[in-house]
Amino acid sequence: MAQVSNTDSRTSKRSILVVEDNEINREMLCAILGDDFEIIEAADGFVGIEQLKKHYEDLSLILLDVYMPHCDGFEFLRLKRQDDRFDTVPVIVTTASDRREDEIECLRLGANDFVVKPYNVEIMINRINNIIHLRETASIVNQLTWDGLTSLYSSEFFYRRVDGILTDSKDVSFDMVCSDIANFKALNDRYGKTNCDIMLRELAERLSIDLPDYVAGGRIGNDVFAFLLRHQQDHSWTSILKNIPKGLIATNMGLKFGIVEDIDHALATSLTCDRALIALEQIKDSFGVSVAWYNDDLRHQQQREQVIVETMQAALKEHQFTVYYQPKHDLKANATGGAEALVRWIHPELGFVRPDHFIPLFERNGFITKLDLYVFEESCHEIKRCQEQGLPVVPISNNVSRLDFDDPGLTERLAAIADEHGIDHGLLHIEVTETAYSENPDRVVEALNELRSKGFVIELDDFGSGYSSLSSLNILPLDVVKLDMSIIRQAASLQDYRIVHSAIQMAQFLNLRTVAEGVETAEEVEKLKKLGCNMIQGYFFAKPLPRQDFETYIAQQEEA
Ligand code: G
Ligand code: G
Ligand code: MN
Repeated sequence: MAQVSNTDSRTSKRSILVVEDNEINREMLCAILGDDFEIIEAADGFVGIEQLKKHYEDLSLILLDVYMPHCDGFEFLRLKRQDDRFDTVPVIVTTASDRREDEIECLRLGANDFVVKPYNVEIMINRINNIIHLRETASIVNQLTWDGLTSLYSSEFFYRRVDGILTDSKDVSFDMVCSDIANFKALNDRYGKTNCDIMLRELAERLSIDLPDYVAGGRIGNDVFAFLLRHQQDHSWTSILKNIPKGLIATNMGLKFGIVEDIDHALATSLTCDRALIALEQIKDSFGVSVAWYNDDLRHQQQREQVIVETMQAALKEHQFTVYYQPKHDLKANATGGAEALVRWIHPELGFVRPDHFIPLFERNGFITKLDLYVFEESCHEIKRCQEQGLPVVPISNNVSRLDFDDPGLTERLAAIADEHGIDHGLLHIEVTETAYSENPDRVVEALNELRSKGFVIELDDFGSGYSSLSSLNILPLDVVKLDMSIIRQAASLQDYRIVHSAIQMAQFLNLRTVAEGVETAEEVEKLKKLGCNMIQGYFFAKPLPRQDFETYIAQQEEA
């Protein structure tokens, strides 16, 4: 306890360094100032510099005598000037001499004030307090104004400053350019923070110099800079942006720019920057593309996304999400052998919203995990309804997002929902994508093993799209492989089923059943049947159907 209060009192009292050879003078200053300040004493300039080196971070002021043996006040000021770190500590020179030249020389060497002895105690204390106050305020303003690393404004100050410029120059047209380094985290990891800091500083400097008609620049995020420029009539300067990284330390830094042209003077600057960054976001993964513009399409998309995010929770409560079921046709049994649950949103304001317009959004904000559980529960209801109506009961496949695997209780949760509705786990299939696996292989393998041990059936979705790695077929605990629409489509159009054929063979070799997706024609069905594919999902048999239509569909089959 004693130690804590000791530290407290030390930090709450400001420190003053007194550099003075005359012991009596030092004692006098200690007597005057000792109640309010912590006093550090030095008997000449050399000792003074040593003390400064030790304490500069905590020092509020230096009181400096001019005439001292060994190292006088002038020399002390010269030495102090050589080290930038000491700049923040102000100096008041105190001397018995009232020579004008001395005063001028001291001020020239960076002293902040000059007081002739013998001094009036009250005046002295007031001067000391004023200078300390001034310096502390200035340093706070400084910290707020400038970014610590680059020579750009800090974000808050940049926004305020640009807001001011826009208000003052209503008739002038401006552009906003924001830059971001796509792979900055990886660079930090690879080259270390210090090197990356140097790189950022170099980049900020380069941009400030090279960007045309520069008005103001700010560092608005770790590796995000914003620049206000006078409006550029033509796009000639995009070539300038493309050339910026050349000659910098890391030319492969994945530097991207988002631009808002002729910015809206009425919009807050931080929002203008958001728009530039939304444009930038669109090209984040596009290799070789480094400049993107904000336009009306993006604005509408942004507004739409805003509405979607604002209304999603209520939509779930009010059952605006409905589930469609797309039948899977079993070729051998020549009957429906399953169905995929596909969510749809009938939005009161936006109308019918396509899943690819909201699912990626929900995957970004995490809401997908709630929605997936809802859809899973709806599937349980649907199976129950079929059972109660005496309809053929087929398994229903549910898509799970890669985010769902972050929940360590996923298996328990799904099992609990199924059990609550009394549904056999084998009637519930889980569709997982390779992307989920590639992002978090260990966790996905673990979760799928758990799910399988509870009796759920696992399907690998979208196989053959994008980044398929054959090894995932081998490593993942699977029951079914769904061949992506894209490889079926390509095969059909080229009349070349070699890839589809080998995919089916591979699946058979691994004892996995196959479902072909997106099948639209009788020829495709024939071909896939010959190749040994087990099931067909596609418009040829049925589109995703609303609940009632789905029930009618399987009821009719019963009759056929
Ligand atoms: O359903 P189409 O009907 O347009 O579906 C578009 C995409 O949305 C597909 O990739 C599909 O896998 C995905 N999707 C549809 N419903 C769901 C769902 O309930 N959960 C998840 N995670 N994805 C779904
Ligand atoms: O979950 P998955 O990514 O596999 O989603 C299946 C998607 O394929 C859904 O968007 C569904 O509406 C769509 N789809 C299903 N059958 C066909 C088809 O025969 N043709 C086309 N173009 N799309 C289909
Ligand atoms: Mn699917």
